Amino acid sequence: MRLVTAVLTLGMISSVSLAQDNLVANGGFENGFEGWLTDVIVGPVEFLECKQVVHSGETSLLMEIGDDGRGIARSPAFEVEPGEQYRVSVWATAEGAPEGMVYARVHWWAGPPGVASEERIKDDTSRAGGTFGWTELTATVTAPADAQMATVRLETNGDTGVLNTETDGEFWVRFDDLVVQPVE
Ligand SMILES: [Ca+2]
Repeated sequence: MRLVTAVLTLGMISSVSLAQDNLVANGGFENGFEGWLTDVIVGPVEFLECKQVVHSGETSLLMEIGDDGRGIARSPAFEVEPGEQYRVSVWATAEGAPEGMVYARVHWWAGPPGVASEERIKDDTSRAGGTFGWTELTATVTAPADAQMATVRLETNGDTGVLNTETDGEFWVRFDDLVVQPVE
């Protein structure tokens, strides 16, 4: 009985410190899309608060995307220290997504976030594609010398707003648990 209590307490402590360390507010979509920007780059794309299939908590982000479509969701902005290292992690699952085109992209900002295409410096996480179960996409990134803030964009298809990758038809991608933490 004592052992069970100790294990439970340890579990609670580690999940609390994880929540405090995450620089991204609402990275797990537990408050819906609060603080997030969603954008249809190539339509149609539907952004849904998914309650049925989650990585943790009660909500994930579901993007239902048409043939050759592309949608992005940008996280709330957070402050960074120039030269500091950060670990980025997000979980994704998909069906029929283009190969290597599901990932997260960090944009660094010298001030308040603006139009992403104006930013020269960006960093991507590892990539996934096709049909796959919950998979962690990660990167360890370093804030540039002039960086003050950052955002993380969850991507579903292609590098630019002009060119996108052909898909075999409609596809869907779910994201959950975006966490950005300073590397100690
Ligand atoms: Ca969640």
